Amino acid sequence: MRQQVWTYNGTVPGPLLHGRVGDLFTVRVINSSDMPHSIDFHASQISPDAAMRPIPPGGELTYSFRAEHAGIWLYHCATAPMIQHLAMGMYGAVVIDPPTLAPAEASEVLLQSEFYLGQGGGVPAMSQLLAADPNLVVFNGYANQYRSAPIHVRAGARIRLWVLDAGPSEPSAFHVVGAQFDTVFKEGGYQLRPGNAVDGAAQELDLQPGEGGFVELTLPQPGTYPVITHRLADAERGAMGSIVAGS
Ligand SMILES: [Cu+2]
Repeated sequence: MRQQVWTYNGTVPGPLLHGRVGDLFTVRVINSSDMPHSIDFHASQISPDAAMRPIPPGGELTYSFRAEHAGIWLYHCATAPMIQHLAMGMYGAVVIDPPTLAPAEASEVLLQSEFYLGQGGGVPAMSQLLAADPNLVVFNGYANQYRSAPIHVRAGARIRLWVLDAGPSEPSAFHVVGAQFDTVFKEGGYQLRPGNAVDGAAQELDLQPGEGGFVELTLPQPGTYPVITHRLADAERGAMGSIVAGS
């Protein structure tokens, strides 16, 4: 089965951008396709009128912004119908580290998103997009890819997982089987940190489309720990992976 996608730089998701608070980003977008596209960086605070304007076929645009706030921020095509351009693959992430990020032995970035399969691999029907009835729900562009090729860490190591829900329509109930999160950073702040007064920990990072954050955890024993969205209909559609903790 083949499915056409629309991309930034030829991959779904598009390139991961990474920086710190205060960094200046300058991104040049050249539209080499045969239809208008655009780009909207949630990591920016900017008037959309010029920055997010349609880029015609053969046109280009330079989008500059200074990262003012920490988080994992969605970027995506904002050309109408936006749901179609996101579903076709035009999205990615900008990670802006908080100034005081604790050390972690391993760090991964996972973007959850949906694929809707069009007839003959073409553009999916608007009715299917509007019904939010995806064929596949994926981490980093491929169904079940981290089941086939798990993430490897050391048992006992502190791991950070950045997670962004790129949608376009499904929320994420991000969960690691056999683990608890002692740190949760979601949409601009820490909800949970180690050593909190009530010995609290979290079982999920819940994200609506367009939201993101990170969790930190330690896999105590060697083993294979599934990574899923606990919205299980979406896990069955491919939003499942594994972290293998080795001794
Ligand atoms: Cu587009």
